[in-house]
Amino acid sequence: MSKKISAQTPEKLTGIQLKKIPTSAVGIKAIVSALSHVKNEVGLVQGITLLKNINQKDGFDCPGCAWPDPDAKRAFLAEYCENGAKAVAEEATKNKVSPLFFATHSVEELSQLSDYEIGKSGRITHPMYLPEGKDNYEEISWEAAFKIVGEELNSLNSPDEAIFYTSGRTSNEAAFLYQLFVRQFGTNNLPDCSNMCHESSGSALSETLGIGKGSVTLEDFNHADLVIVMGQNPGTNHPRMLTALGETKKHGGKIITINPLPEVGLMNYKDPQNPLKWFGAGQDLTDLFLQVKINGDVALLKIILKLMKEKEIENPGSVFNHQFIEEKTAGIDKMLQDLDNYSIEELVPQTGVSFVKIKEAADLIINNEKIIICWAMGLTQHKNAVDNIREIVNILLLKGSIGKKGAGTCPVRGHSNVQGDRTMGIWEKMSTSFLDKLDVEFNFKSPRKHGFDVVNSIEAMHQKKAKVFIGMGGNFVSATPDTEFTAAALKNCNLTVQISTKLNRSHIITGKKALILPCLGRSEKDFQSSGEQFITVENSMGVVHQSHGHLEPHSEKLLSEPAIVVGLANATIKNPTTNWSAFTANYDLIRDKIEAIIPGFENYNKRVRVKGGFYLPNNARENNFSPTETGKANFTLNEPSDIKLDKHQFIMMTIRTHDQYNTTIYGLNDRYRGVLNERRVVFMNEEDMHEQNLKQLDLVDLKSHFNGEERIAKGFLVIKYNIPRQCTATYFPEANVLVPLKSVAKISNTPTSKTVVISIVKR
Ligand SMILES: Nc1nc2c(c(=O)[nH]1)N[C@H]1C(S)=C(S)[C@@H](COP(=O)(O)OP(=O)(O)OC[C@H]3O[C@@H](n4cnc5c(=O)[nH]c(N)nc54)[C@H](O)[C@@H]3O)O[C@H]1N2
Ligand SMILES: Nc1nc2c(c(=O)[nH]1)N[C@H]1C(S)=C(S)[C@@H](COP(=O)(O)OP(=O)(O)OC[C@H]3O[C@@H](n4cnc5c(=O)[nH]c(N)nc54)[C@H](O)[C@@H]3O)O[C@H]1N2
Ligand SMILES: [Mo]
Repeated sequence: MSKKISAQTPEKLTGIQLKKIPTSAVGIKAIVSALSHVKNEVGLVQGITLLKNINQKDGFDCPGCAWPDPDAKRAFLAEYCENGAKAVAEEATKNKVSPLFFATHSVEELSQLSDYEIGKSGRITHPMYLPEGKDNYEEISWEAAFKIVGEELNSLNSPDEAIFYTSGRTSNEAAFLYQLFVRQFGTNNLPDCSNMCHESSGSALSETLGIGKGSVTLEDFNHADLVIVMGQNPGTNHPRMLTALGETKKHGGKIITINPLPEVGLMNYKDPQNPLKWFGAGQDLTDLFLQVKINGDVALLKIILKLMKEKEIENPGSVFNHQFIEEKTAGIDKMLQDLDNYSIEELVPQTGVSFVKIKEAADLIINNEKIIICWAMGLTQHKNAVDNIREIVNILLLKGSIGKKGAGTCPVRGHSNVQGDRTMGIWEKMSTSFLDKLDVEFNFKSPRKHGFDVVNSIEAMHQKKAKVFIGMGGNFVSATPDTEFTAAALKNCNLTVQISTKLNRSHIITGKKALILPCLGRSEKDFQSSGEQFITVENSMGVVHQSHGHLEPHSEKLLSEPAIVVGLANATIKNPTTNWSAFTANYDLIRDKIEAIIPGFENYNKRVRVKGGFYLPNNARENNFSPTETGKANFTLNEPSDIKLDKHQFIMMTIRTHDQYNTTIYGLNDRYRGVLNERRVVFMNEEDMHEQNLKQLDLVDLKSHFNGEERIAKGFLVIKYNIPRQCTATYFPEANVLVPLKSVAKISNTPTSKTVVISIVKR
């Protein structure tokens, strides 16, 4: 039977309502929205217990984002935000996807649902198997499931024919075991969501500062003179960051925002932790808003660098921190010289911002010492994304704004343990020093050949060079670019395996055979033979701490992620040199091994039992740049964007609504942008609409253009929005079909999800 299985959310409009864009974020509406999600998914009584435990020192780590919790006092009401509450409600949902559900819904039928509908089906309760040629998943025992994986892996011609993906919620313990299993099996094919996320930050920061992570702590926000927030929408994606920005303001610091959109939360917010402030006008956060064109950031930062240089020449010592530059950095002369290759007149139009405003920003940088620069996906998902971040570092280095109180780099991470997973070795190109230690500790020889990242994995599966795909969390088909190409790649596999909490489209777009291995979520209790276990995670600022679930597991059949990895390893690795089963019994044993291999985890089991956890060492924070190639912090030469558009073309950025977590769709509203009950929209500038003969709510198809190839996404509604000329915005995953797989950032190989060249075709 030929199946019509859709890799995309169906082209179906849901009944749009447009509302006035709110003037401030958070406040009472956020509390109401959070409670209503919690009530609908979990019920109110259970829901309140749940919220009480989020991010408390003896509670569980919020799976919402990687923003840190305060080191000392935690909020009276609980350390959570609207979107954290939604994330938790989504995991703790009462809805269950049982064997009966699969028996009564074929894969083809499920594929016709929207991502929203798929997700709302609920938590998966049993291991499930889709045999070759069958239309429905069937219940399978854990033992039989592991056996299928082991046999399939061992029948490959080479371990490099298997791909082992990781999403960023996986705990340190599970991630460490997973990479150990994969390397003992014999490959470094360990792509992760970070390849699509902060890889560009990692590449830029390692080269320039000798550490792929940010340098600031939460406390630094209380001491900063100036915080610059670039390419980030914290009101939606890191709401607790608004509290930190509020602290900066309270202490007299200023905030510059650089973004194509005036995102509501950054402009004004009401502190959710302070009930007295739920009503009323809220607090203005941004002092200076630069409405940059998409991908105009290098041009903008270059103008600032040129103005800094000009002022320094005019009045030596007034701008640059010479002592810092001399002692700690390399390459300043080349960088300053390179600035002469660009003229301000040519750069200004590339930014879309007036020179006067850019000068104002430059003056704030010139006149302040303690500067923090924060960024997220608006900078990391472009062809010159690594340049974006290196240019930020150039500015901070000139000012000596790193490794001191109130100053430094702040790449704001996405998934709650994405940073920890990397620390644990989830990377296709881990250093040889890590691999050498692994070999000694576990008595084997790990492979040295670099593995596939996300983009390379998709290509390998498409070319049938890889035949087994295993996903430790995540939703590979929907999160990755070029949906149809990626779907074809996955369908080429002999076996696809998803270790998941909730149903998603990657359970539907499968290889010839498929397995779903359901696991415990963060909010659930984890009992093993030695007693109750906890797991540990690392937040965006390098604090490692515990996370304890408090809820009863959704089903007796669920296994923890570490137990699943052990099951896979036992079924796959012949003649093991490791006692895998001992790790499941007691997670302390996993932590002992982490301590033996990874610097900074000394006395891990003891220190992580201290409430609040501990900071990992961070050379940039300590003003030590010796791990770079020059042994110093490096200035770099960077290039502005080179995208040429014709008259009917636009740059499209794919962004998140207020009601989604990546591919998990909580609801259909984007409250802060005034769009309710619809996700198939394209935001446009009014004058562009006029030129293209388009009106509000016209139905259009979107075509992307790359190297002579065309891709199409059908059925979007045009929305007039405050966005620069020739820039447009859509939501992912719906628009992922338009993102060409080969359109990637230089060096980091991250898909350019924020610069897609499109044209807009009226129906
Ligand atoms: N509720 C919720 N929280 C989340 C997530 C979620 O989906 N939902 N996802 C998590 C994950 S994995 C991540 S990585 C983070 C993502 O957090 P964000 O990076 O905040 O997420 P995006 O929606 O991609 O927003 C990108 C922002 O960059 C701006 N932007 C786009 N292009 C450019 C540009 O060229 N220049 C500049 N200066 N700005 C630009 C956009 O206007 C938008 O404000 O959030 C994490 N937290
Ligand atoms: N066009 C476009 N594409 C993008 C982006 C973009 O901005 N634009 N952003 C990119 C970014 S920043 C990221 S990080 C990726 C995200 O890519 P992924 O991490 O692959 O995607 P998610 O949607 O976060 O994964 C959600 C699934 O994870 C599973 N899950 C949730 N919690 C757990 C858990 O505790 N354990 C396990 N095992 N599974 C769990 C659930 O089954 C859920 O369906 O997407 C990228 N894709
Ligand atoms: Mo991310």
